[in-house]
Amino acid sequence: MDSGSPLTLPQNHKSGYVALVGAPNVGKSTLLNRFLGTKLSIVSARPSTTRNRVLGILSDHEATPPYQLIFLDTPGVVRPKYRLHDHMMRDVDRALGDADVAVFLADATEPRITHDAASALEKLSGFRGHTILALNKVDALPTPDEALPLVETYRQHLEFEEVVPISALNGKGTDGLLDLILERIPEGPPYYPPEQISEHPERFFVAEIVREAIFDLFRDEVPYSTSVVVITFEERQNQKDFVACDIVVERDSQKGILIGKGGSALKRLGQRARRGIEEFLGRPVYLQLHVKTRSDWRNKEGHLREYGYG
Ligand SMILES: Nc1nc2c(ncn2[C@@H]2O[C@H](COP(=O)(O)OP(=O)(O)OP(=O)(O)O)[C@@H](O)[C@H]2O)c(=O)[nH]1
Ligand SMILES: [Mg+2]
Repeated sequence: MDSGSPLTLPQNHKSGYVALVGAPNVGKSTLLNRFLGTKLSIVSARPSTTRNRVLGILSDHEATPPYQLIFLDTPGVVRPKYRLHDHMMRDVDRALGDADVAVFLADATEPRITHDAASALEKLSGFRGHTILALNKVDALPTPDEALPLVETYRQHLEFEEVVPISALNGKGTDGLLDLILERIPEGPPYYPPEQISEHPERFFVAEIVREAIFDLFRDEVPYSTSVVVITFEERQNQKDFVACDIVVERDSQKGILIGKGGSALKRLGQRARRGIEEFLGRPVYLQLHVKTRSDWRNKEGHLREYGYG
């Protein structure tokens, strides 16, 4: 019998959606990866890395009660400057529209509510599900108590049901956060087979890994002006898989930076991205990168659709 069938499951099985929301760079993707115990969503030290809703599934049929949580990592909330941002913010709204529980992440090392954090709080104001405030990065505070004034500041804006200090980076407090989430998840059957951890195609993750490598290796505006599209993904018998990606930038000057002198920068990028892709797929690949310019693509609906936004 199909192990995913609700008939084979204990009656008290829980299932539901959990949105991870907040300002850029607060650690939402790091927390998703921590919960799943694997690297699913890309992370960088710079804000606005995530551009789509990234779905990650955590199933535990041995737990009491058994559960399946569907986490939705979201782009950090910003005031839109480009049409790309409009699409990103729609993904945040869509995640909140689906969620039973919203975990609002705040950076515990940031003593004020920033503009972006205020915009993120605004998004939660119409949310009808359960809300938990997770003060992240407490590992970076001299003492965890330093986050206490921030708790009051946030609570003045929204009545969170719970507040927890966590470190998505080292895992401190994240088990407790998981328990608080589970308490708020309704009984229901699993939506996905127990072994499934996401629903995006491999192509999506491959493009994201290339984008992450660009965040790692290039400065200033380059990563923000870049989109990555998988053009070919070919599984081959007795040969490495063949993956070809277009890297789209907005200006020829950025193309020059990505390619570098004699192609040296692109070579370094290719090596780094290939390692990441091979680790993710668990098999060797041959990666080919091609850089092209599409001026102002972040404001053009046709390009945005072509690159997977909206
Ligand atoms: N010290 C510390 N750093 C953290 C923690 N969690 C995340 N970070 C770092 O914060 C930076 C941003 O992490 P991300 O997970 O990409 O943040 P995000 O909220 O997904 O960011 P966007 O996708 O840009 O909105 C990275 O450099 C992480 O390593 C933490 O608990 N402690
Ligand atoms: Mg992110």
